Amino acid sequence: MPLSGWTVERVLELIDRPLIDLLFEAQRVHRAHFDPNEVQLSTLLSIKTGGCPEDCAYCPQSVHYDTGVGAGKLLDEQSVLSAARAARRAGATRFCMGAAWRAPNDRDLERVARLVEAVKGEGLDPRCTLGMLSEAQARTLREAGLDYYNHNLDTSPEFYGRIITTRDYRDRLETLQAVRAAGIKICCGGILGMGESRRERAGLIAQLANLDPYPESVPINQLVRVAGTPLAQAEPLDPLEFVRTIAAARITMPRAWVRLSAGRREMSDELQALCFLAGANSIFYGDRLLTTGNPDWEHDRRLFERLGLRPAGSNAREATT
Ligand code: SAM
Ligand code: DTB
Ligand code: SF4
Repeated sequence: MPLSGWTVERVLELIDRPLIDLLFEAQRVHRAHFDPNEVQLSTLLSIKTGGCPEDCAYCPQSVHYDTGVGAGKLLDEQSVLSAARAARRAGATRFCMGAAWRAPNDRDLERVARLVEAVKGEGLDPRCTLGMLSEAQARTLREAGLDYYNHNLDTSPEFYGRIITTRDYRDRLETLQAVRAAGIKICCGGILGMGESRRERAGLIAQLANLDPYPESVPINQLVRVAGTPLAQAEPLDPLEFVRTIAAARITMPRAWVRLSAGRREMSDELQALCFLAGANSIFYGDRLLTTGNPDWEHDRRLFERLGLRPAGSNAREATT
């Protein structure tokens, strides 16, 4: 039994609680480890868009679905740097580069390693999400200065096969292990609203909480329903289910940055406020995610003003598990 012992049943017992009790407990845990009025800002850039051979049912970048997203080449350093500088000027401290690969080849990986160095040189913390990695590839990124890698479990092991058939849960766990072994911190979470049950949402949180150590950063995405993907018509999730799952992530992974990730454009300010109350303390900042939209900078500045939130500084207490 892993040290934390978060079984699916125990996580489900949390999620099932009366909402007010659940939020109270999430706030208690959150306040023990973080400043509750600080939210970290991270900007995303798609450095290689579309043409991905995987069949993830939610993803507009898969070649299996006709979504109008064309296949692009890996961006050059100047384009990446100008996006990084704009993100820094707008107040972001983290800059995450995403690529629509099943796994990078070694030549592309070397080029991304140079991008990591260049972004770091701009005074931003570089992050990457490039698909599956070997331990040697992870070490190359570590040597270039990468300190976090994003690779999601996406959903519970039981529901996973309904969403992706081209790689399995074990593949994902192996990449996470390779990243850890190279000394890189892990950003790992999932997507809600794909038709999974509450028990399956608890299953995702239990998997994450039982990683040893649990991820330093946990992105919780709400499905962005993109026309042409198999999930385009998925039944929208009850927003309070989303809030409950964020609270469960906070309680089970007390020191992690819990990121309110994709799907914010479809959320009201009030729903986002509930997510922060439930313990979310990081967002994607900037008007684009990878291929879909996100609230613009101005909207988020107003949101922070309305809620009295401050951007977390780069010297904010880091997750140490
Ligand atoms: N190709 C790499 C991979 O899958 O690991 C990196 C990029 S991929 C787009 C990163 C993550 O974005 C996925 O694991 C998934 O959780 C999230 N994502 C992709 N499409 C999404 C959508 N339509 N709605 C919400 N999240 C999405
Ligand atoms: C994560 O968990 N969510 C981000 C990031 N990691 C790479 C991606 C969201 C993508 C949403 C769909 C799109 O814009 O293509
Ligand atoms: Fe490819 Fe990543 Fe999209 Fe899956 S989520 S289709 S691996 S880009």
